[in-house]
Amino acid sequence: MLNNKVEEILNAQINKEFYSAYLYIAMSAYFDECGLKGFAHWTKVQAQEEIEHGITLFDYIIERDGNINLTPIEAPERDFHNPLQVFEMILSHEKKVTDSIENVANMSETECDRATREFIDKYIKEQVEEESQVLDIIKTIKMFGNDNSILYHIDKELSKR
Ligand code: OFO
Repeated sequence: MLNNKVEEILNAQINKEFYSAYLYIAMSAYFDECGLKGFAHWTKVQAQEEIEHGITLFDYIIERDGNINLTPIEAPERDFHNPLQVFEMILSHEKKVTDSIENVANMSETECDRATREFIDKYIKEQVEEESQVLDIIKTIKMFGNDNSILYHIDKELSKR
């Protein structure tokens, strides 16, 4: 049985994962409008991963005989201007998600819930990977992004995800 505080923070995390999916889907639509099919594909695949993160949390709460409390998902930000700005927005968003995952880890430690502490480890690792991938894309765009032919190649590369 899940302790109430841990249950609450896990439910809040489900909302954040689905919000992330919404945000990536909005970005995918923006890239699609710009004709950047590779960027659109990359962000859409990321949205699918975020849904998976939310569902895994959902399954875990059920497995621990906890209560699911689904709350409204905020409309995503839509202030998109160019690939660099969008990827900088992604990095800043993922840093916030990392903080909230760390809060889940801290709460499970405070509440002596070792199972949740162990469960959340894969999310901590995932955040490290996500931030690093996004940072690599930002560096590449910064290095070459002003050159449209290179942007075209980055777009092709991202379509392989
Ligand atoms: Fe769920 O990893 Fe991004 O937000």
